[in-house]
Amino acid sequence: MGFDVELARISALPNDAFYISDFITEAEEDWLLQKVTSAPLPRWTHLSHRRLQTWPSALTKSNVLLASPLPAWLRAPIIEPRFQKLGIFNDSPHQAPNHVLVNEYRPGQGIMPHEDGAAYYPIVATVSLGAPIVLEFYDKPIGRDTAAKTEETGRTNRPRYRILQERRSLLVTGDKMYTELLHGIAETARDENLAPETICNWDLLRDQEVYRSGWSERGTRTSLTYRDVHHVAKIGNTMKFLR
Ligand SMILES: O=C(O)CCC(=O)C(=O)O
Repeated sequence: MGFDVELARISALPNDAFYISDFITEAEEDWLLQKVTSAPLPRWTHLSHRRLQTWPSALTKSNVLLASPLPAWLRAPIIEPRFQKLGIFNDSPHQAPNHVLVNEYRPGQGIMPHEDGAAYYPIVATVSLGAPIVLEFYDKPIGRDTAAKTEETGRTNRPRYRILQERRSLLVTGDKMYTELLHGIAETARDENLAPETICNWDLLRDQEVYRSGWSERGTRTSLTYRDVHHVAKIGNTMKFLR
């Protein structure tokens, strides 16, 4: 690829985060969306505000992944060769992602601020398909719950950082972005307040002009989130973990 990863650094953020707007081509995006939508219906888990596919399988209750390769369409060309060339997972336990969540959000849908937890090595690589969306990072509430804290201090729980993910882009977050902040997607039909001052990766966007109005109507956006699960069990050892 001959790509200097430093050119993709989101410099407005204190910790490691990278954004590449043209990570996949339009033809690759179409092909991936077709793979997602043609997966057998039981593959989908329907949640109240989005639907989800988990590849190769859900983790066990003790956060173990049963060893199984990712399907070819999630591997090439994304992992092999592009992630490899960028060295994204070079330091992770298996030097490659072994787990992918496919999330689909229709306009008005989102995901509550949350953290991904200790099951995964703290690097997430997200490929966005179909439509743009804003990902928001929040400080973790300290001590008592956020509502009580907000009432006491009079401060609203506003996002600390906002990243606009265009279709066909790659976002890589890790380090403290992953461990010290919560991330979420607002349940809205329109992302607002888009400007160079409010969007951390504004300089790295493929098409800033589209957002000059300050807002973006949501379409159906699908994300592929690649992670490396720490604990992987070979099927022979599975019973031990399931117990
Ligand atoms: O769809 C996204 O970009 C975010 C997904 C997410 O937060 C998660 O899978 O934990």
